[in-house]
Order: sequence, then structure tokens, then C-alpha cells
Amino acid sequence: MTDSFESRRTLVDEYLRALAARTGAPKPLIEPLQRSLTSSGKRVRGILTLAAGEAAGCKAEKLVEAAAAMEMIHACSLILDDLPSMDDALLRRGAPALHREFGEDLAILTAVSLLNHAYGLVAKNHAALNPRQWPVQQVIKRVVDAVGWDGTIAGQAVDLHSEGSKLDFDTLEFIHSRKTGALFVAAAAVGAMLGNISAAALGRIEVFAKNLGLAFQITDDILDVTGEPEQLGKDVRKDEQRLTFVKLAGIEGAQKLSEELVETSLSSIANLGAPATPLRELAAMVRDRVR
Ligand code: GRG
Repeated sequence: MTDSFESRRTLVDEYLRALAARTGAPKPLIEPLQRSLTSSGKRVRGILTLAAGEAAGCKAEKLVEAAAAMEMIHACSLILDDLPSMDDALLRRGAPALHREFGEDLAILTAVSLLNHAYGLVAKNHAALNPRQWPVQQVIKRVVDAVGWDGTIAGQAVDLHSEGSKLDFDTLEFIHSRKTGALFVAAAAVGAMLGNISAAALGRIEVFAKNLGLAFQITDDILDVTGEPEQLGKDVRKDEQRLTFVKLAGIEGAQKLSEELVETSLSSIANLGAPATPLRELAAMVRDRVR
């Protein structure tokens, strides 16, 4: 993928690659752990952390641990989502889903070890930057809550058990604001807080990330219907039994909704000036993405 985020993506990729080489994990775990740390994601959440920190006036290089942490939490969610007991996926990031190559036991252990290490990395990044306005407990709480029983985990639970339920916007919004939106909001909040942003600007960036996360998920629903595995690197037509925005609004309606959400996200950061340019570019990338 070539876009204006290439250098930020490389920053995150290189950190993850270096981390994969020095985990010290024992033999059965090291291979799946290295595979998941180095597999090629788009790094949207990590880039969001960097861009939100830049909006607060911080250099992207100083936020790489937190950005990598957000990608590790995301990778954890993908591994769990792919399990036979959840989405039962065959393909992820252009390769067999982790459990298909290493077994369910090691896939689950890899996922929880990524999550566990990610919390520590956010704390480490906080210790290095020591942002005056945001104590470490507040930063970590944002991440923990985004993952937790009213966050990503909640969204997944309701999604898995919504098969056959009636289609309504509120249920879909509940699922996706948690499954996808919560981690977007946390990724942005962590970057901004580590950059010592003001409370008012943090609020705007969180609204930006919430709307962008929802737009990202709607595009994901559209691509599940219109895309191919070679293009997306993952299984398609997986959502046939699920509530999706495409089922609710049709492809064109979903497209329109996604574009409106990107516009709303942009208007929430309109007064953040030039430092928020990377956030605006990220919104454009989400709007235009085809994978
Ligand atoms: C403990 C973190 C954790 C989660 C447990 C399994 C689960 C609960 C949640 C699943 C959440 C999930 C998989 C949401 C889908 C989000 C989504 C749109 C994924 C695709 O993201 P991309 O396109 O993927 O950014 P790449 O591969 O590019 O990183």
C-alpha cells in the first residue's frame, strides 16, 4: 500500500519486527508470536496513535511503543476472531489464520500474550514521555476499557449472538462502536494523551476516531460483499449470517453513510490546525480504501 503514511507504517513495522526478534518466548510460542508480530497489516490503528500524538505536537518517533501496542491489541482480536468457535476463518493477511498453522491452543496463547505485552508497552511509553496532564492510570484505563466488557469484547459477544436477530441500526451501532470503534478511540486517545494534549482537544479527537472507526467498519462490510480474498488477504462473504450495514442500507446506502461519517469526523477536528493534518489524511485514506 503506498500512501502518505508509508514512513509511519515503516516505523511501526520495524518496531514490531525488532520486538519479534527479542521476546525470549520459548519454542512452541515463538513461531506463532513472530508470525503475528510481523504479519503485514495496514497499521491503521498504530498510524492513528501516531497521528493523534502529532496533532498534540509530539513527534511520531516518540510514540512508536504505544502505536505498536495498539496494533498488538488489534492483532490479538483478529487471532481470536478467526478461531473456529468465533468466525472460523481460513485466511488472514494473505496467509492461513494462525490457529490453522499452529493449532488453537497456541493461537489463543499468542493472542493473550500480545494483549498482555501491549499494556506494558503503553505504560513504558508513558514513563518515557511523562505527559503532565495525563497520569499513567488514566491512559491505561482508556485502553483497558476499550478492550473490556463494555468494549471490543462486548461488541464481539453481541455480534456472535445476534444471528437471526432483527436488523436495527441501534444494535449494529452497539456492536460496531465496540468491536471496531472502541479500539480506534483508544488508539487516538493514547497518542493524544501521551502527546500531552488539552482535555478539549482530546474530546474532539475522540469524536473524530469514533466516527472514523464506524466508517472503517462500514467499508469493511461493503468489502466483504464486493471484494475478493486476493485483494483483501482474508475470507470474504463471511457476514452472510450477521447484521451488517450493507444488509440494513444496501451497498450504496452504506457507502453514503461511510462518507457522511468521514465528513463528520473531519468537522470535529476542523479547529485543530496544521498539526492535525495527518489525522485528516488518515480520514481520506479510510474513505478511499479498497482493502
Ligand atoms: C481481547 C482484544 C480482544 C478482543 C476479543 C475477538 C474479539 C474480542 C473481537 C473481534 C474484533 C474484530 C476482529 C473486529 C473487526 C475489526 C476489523 C474491521 C478488522 C479488520 O481490520 P483491518 O482491515 O485489518 O485494519 P489489518 O489486517 O489491515 O490490520
